Amino acid sequence: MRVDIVSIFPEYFAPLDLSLIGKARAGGVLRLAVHDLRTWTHDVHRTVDDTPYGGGPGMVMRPEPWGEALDALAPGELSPDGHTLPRLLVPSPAGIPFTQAMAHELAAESHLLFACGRYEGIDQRVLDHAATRMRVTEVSLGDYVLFGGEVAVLVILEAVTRLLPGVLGNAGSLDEESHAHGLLEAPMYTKPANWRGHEVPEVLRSGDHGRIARWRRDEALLRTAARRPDMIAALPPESLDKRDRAA
Ligand code: 6GU
Repeated sequence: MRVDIVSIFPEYFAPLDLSLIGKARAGGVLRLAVHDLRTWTHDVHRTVDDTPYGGGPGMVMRPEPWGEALDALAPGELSPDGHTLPRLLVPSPAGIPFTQAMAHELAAESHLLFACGRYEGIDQRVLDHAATRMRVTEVSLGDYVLFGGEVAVLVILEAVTRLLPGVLGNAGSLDEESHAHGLLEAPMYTKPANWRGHEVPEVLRSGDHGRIARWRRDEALLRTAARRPDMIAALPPESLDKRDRAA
């Protein structure tokens, strides 16, 4: 997968050299480039923002540098290697919610392009113009406000990269994880069996795989009901069996 990120703070992305994302980059699974938006300014002050039309606090990112950046990174024609246009993602508290389902959708793309806004956001015409030639999605991490899109891109990229083929050693861990089945994951334990007087639940040491699976399912249901009643309400009724209802 190819990923381009445009930001006025390229330094935010230094951690993408680390850990499993760094490994995915080194191994060529992830071809990632970070670009400084100011590359596409032409005035001595390398200006990227201006006051909002209609008034109000803060500043808005001017359209010209963004237009040139997107022209450079997503030229209109198909490239000679036959690649399609990128999917443009614009992090914004006004976007649609980012979810595990969206992470799966993005992991299937061949080229993602992230436009990181700062201040009060990017002039809307940049997104409207881009939408005439590529798929544009404004995406939000949740109901709170960040200074800019940079940290959101780190989050989204981490969620997407771990779904790319060959990035996780054990593909089974993808199947068991929280959100994979619409429930939060049951608690996990490792050795020692007794730590500071706290015991690992007996069932997990029983070797009875049927009982263990039932216990984990019950714990997942109880935890999800307590912490995320919205997720219980969204479960298809046929996904609950008789013993689930008892739990
Ligand atoms: Cl994606 N961007 C910004 N600036 N704030 C946010 C957000 C994104 N998601 C939640 N708050």
